[in-house]
Amino acid sequence: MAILEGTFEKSSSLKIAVVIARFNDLITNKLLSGCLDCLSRHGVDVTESSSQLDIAWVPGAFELPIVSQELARKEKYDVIITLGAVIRGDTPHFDVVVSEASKGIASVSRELGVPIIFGVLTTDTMQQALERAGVKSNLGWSYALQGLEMGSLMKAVR
Ligand code: INI
Repeated sequence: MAILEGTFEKSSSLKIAVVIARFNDLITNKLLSGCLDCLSRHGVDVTESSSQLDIAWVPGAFELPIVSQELARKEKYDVIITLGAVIRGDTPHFDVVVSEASKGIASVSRELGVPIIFGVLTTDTMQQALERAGVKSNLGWSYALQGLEMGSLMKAVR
């Protein structure tokens, strides 16, 4: 019997890309700092000279899938972490942006075989987004942890 699971011991050997949306950057920058804090505490080099980590900025959550796709095609990254914030109060096309981002990320991930973490907050209000981006907890930390787990798990599965 094989028990396959992700571990965190070899996080310092993973190649990671973060794709982050500028829309609602008050929130996404907070998610990014939580994400980088978690990666750093698990041994990932998050300095500017890092060869382990790349960060790509996109205009909004809608653009997360296409840039994730190009990065995944490079066959360079063990995991991609997307970060975004879609707030219902901000947009009448909330459902479209969320749906395209989530479906796009899921399909790129499956088609190219690279785990892509769906780190997109979807909330009704800015207050709820703030609470999830550091005012209470910081989900950026959780997304990073899930990224490390999936990067490691996919290596184990292969
Ligand atoms: N993008 C977001 O990431 N969050 C939002 O809340 C949002 N709203 O409110 O519209 C949003 N829109 C921009 C969208 O993601 C695209 O960047 C834009 O439509 C250009 O393609």
